Amino acid sequence: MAVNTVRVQINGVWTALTKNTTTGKYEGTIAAPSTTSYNVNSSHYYPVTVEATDRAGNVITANDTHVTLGSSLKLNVKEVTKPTIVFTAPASGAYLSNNKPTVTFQLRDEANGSGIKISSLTVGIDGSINLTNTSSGVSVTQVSNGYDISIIPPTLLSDGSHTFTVNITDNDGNAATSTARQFYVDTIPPTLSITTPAEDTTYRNTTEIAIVGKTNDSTSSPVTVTVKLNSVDQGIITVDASGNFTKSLTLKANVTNIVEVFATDLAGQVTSISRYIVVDTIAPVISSITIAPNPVNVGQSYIITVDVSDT
Ligand SMILES: [Ca+2]
Ligand SMILES: [Ca+2]
Ligand SMILES: [Ca+2]
Repeated sequence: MAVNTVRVQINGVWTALTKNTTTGKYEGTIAAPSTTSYNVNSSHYYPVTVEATDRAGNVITANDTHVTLGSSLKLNVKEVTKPTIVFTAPASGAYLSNNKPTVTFQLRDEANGSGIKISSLTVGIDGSINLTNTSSGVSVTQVSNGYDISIIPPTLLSDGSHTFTVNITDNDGNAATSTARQFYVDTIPPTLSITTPAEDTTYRNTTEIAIVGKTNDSTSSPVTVTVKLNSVDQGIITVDASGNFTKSLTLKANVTNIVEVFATDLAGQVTSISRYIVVDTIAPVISSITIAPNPVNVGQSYIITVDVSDT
């Protein structure tokens, strides 16, 4: 009557235990499986089987279903690799004219990892609003090794800078590095005024003119100013720190010139003003003059008629 061998099986691998002569118990030091037990079964453990054989060849086994010993035959193995968070939209530092932009990011755990624990998701908006995977506006799509998340903000975002901050853990409790995405909302097009020429339509007798104006944008300066003369792009105009700009143009003679000025903010919103400038270099023509009656008596009225035209 003596124990002959004691061995254990974990994850399909048998390991013989050795007797501790001091305690009389059988012991083994065993490397844990290389993958998490999270996905092994619904209770997330590796079942352990212990088998003892006596010298007569009688065998007894116990495993995780054993009435009294079963609870001691469940090995929890945890992986230690953090999940990742990668934003896909909007771009970092982007200027958006939409004040309810869709924000998207990807949550991934390593292959054969414990997997993303989606209920651990938190999304902070500007440090005040906190969303979870079940919040209104949060769409969760399961993909291989993780989730794709799409968020429509619950409230309209004000003009200015906004930051979304995401935290997530995997099912073995590994926390991803907190990841943030900052961008701007700008719903208001630039201001634009043209001081020269001042009117919608002006008349000149020279072809040289300096277009003078001022622009500003409260959220996304600097503003880009461009000019078209008779539908031909005249390029980008330098705008000073105060928003002032000047552009010299050579107009076409004896036609109506169309000058269009465009101010574009960093969110792509455009304000434009058009001016019509008639260049007329040809003096009027006087073709006939009549005075009647002629001669006229002293103190009496006469009528002078001038026939003059202009092109
Ligand atoms: Ca992991
Ligand atoms: Ca703007
Ligand atoms: Ca003329």
